[in-house]
Amino acid sequence: MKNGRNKERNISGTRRRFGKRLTLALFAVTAMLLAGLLSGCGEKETQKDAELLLGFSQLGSESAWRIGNTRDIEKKAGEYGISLMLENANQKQENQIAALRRFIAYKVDVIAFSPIVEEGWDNVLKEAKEAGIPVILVDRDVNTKEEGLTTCLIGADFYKEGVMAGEYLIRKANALGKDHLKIVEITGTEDSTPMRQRQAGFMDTIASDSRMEVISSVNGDFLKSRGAECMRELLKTYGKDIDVVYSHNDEMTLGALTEIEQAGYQPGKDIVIISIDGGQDAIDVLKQGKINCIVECTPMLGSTLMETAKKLKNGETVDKLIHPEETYFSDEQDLSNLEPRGY
Ligand code: GYE
Repeated sequence: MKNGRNKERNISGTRRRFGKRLTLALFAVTAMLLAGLLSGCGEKETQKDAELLLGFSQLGSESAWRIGNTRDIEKKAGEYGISLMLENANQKQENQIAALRRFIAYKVDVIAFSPIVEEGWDNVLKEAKEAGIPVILVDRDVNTKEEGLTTCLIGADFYKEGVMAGEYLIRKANALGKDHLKIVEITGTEDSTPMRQRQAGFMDTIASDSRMEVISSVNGDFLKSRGAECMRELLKTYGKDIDVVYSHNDEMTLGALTEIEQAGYQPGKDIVIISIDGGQDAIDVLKQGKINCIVECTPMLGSTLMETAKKLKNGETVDKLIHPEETYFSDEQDLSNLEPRGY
């Protein structure tokens, strides 16, 4: 329902913007003709060339992170005076591919998108390349057969996030004086970049520590409801054997916490809880002691996206990989003065 409403709003927002563009364009053409008639010559109108139309395909609205990311991109487009054609794919790759094709048909200046999974983009990206439209990857990466189908990636270093989560767990095991920890992992969307990299970074970090044993890894699709479902099943199967939950995002963590409490355990005490994102709701729960560590992943990528789109429109070269600075928040720190997170 919520997704449906978002989509409608986005599309109608786009229509409104395009309606406005059309009115502006008609106005500009009339003004141009009048100016041409008055001056007696048809001088080339340059204002139209200065405008930048950016097509952005968002993958969905599954989390506070995603909603914060969409908002930031809309806000920054306004601030930079960039016309944004925004489409929300409601968690479906086919919707994203269709959106990219619409952007190509509209002849936008630059395309940006957050690919839900890494594979399956070759054809549509080749079409964009043939149309001469540069493509920016936002947040997640693609895995294509052909090189050079996209210009750059603006997004977090997910591997490093997994490493930070693993390093926290090693410190926590030391602090608790534990010689064996049974870990369950709730992963994000299968075949997505954050799922693959957050898993790899975490597993590589704890691999050489003989105290760590991952007893199960299940797919929670970055959704709160799936996080709860996964946790319910895990508790049924492993019960009090679970020492640690490593969850790839806050939504799944919040879903899992309810199940842990309902099963009679104290999250943060009986079970070590590690999450990723750092949205306000999860940070509040961390402050209550029910989450032990949250690795930050910032959704505020809008400014960098607008800067990059402008450079591409002007034919300038851009950095191939732009990672924002990120940190972690944990029960090892005093978080009383932490600024509001904004997502
Ligand atoms: O961590 C999660 C969202 O790709 C970084 O997607 C993003 C992830 C984020 O659903 O909450």
